[in-house]
Amino acid sequence: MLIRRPSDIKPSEITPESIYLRRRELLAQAIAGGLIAAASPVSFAEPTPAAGPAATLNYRVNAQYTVSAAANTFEQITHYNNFYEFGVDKTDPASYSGSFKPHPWSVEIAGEADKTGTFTLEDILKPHPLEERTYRFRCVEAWSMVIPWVGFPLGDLLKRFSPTSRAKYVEFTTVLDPKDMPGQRERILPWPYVEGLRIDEAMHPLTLMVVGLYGRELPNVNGAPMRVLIPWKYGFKGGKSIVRIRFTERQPRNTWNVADPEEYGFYANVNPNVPHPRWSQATERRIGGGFFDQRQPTLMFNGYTEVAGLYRGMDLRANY
Ligand SMILES: Nc1nc2c(c(=O)[nH]1)N[C@H]1C(S)=C(S)[C@@H](COP(=O)(O)O)O[C@H]1N2
Ligand SMILES: [Mo]
Repeated sequence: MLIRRPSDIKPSEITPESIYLRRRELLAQAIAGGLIAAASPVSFAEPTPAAGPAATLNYRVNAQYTVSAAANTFEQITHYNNFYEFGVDKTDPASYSGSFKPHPWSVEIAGEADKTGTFTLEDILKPHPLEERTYRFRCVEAWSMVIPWVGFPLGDLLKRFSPTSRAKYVEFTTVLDPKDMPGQRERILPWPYVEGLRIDEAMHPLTLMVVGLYGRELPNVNGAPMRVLIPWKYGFKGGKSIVRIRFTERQPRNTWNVADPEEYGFYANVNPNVPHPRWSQATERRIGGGFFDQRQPTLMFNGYTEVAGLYRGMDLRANY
């Protein structure tokens, strides 16, 4: 297998989860699957950058979760990322997410739990004291950032709905809003974006439901009003702008695995020993320029080795 480093790959090709190469197949699949009703014209509007600073949040700093490296700037975190609902380029979310409205918001809780139904965002968030945790964030294309997130343990939220003994997995669905998400007016992925975790991964104390960063409400760009963050997994596992949480007995289908099963699995644990089919994942580039731009070795589980027990007995090469 020929393994190329990301720096050897044309920008058009590395568009993260490598969609350009698969576009036509995806389109065919989407039409065959009835996911796309009718052809719609490409309809990217004028850029709509976010207006004004977001509200500040009350939180405590959780010193247990921090890193020695300096955090990336707010500017970097909000101008270099993936959120295909707003377009496939790294700067598209910053350019096209301004008219998206994360309020009012409601979340449906469904599936294998005693308490299900539709809840307002306020109902969802109220009982949960917020904390700031600075995690390393690792994308799948061999780049990383250090981000001070504000949120609360996802498990604390999930427990409130009393999942049944059949709840083996949790599925997270992103909002479908083609009016304010111009990427959803294109056949980029089968919308809406869906991700999933095994229940023990979802309940792990490292897994965060994020509602802010740098002490303020989460910007649209990063998944307002709330998104999932699993610091030992590749970036695509953390779905943004979540409107549905469903407890399931069977492993959920996750969007990138559906779109390109040879390249993206369900587990997606950060693993320097398993190259992506088209590039090595042994080293990463820290976004930020200068000294930090140098490549550094990628750590197993992104350095969060305390999760290793979740995968005891599993072949993490086969379960990528
Ligand atoms: N709904 C949705 N969630 C998503 C994505 C997306 O395109 N749509 N991209 C994923 C990928 S590939 C990455 S790397 C991270 C980027 O997260 P960030 O904006 O917080 O840096 O979001 C993930 N969550
Ligand atoms: Mo990613």
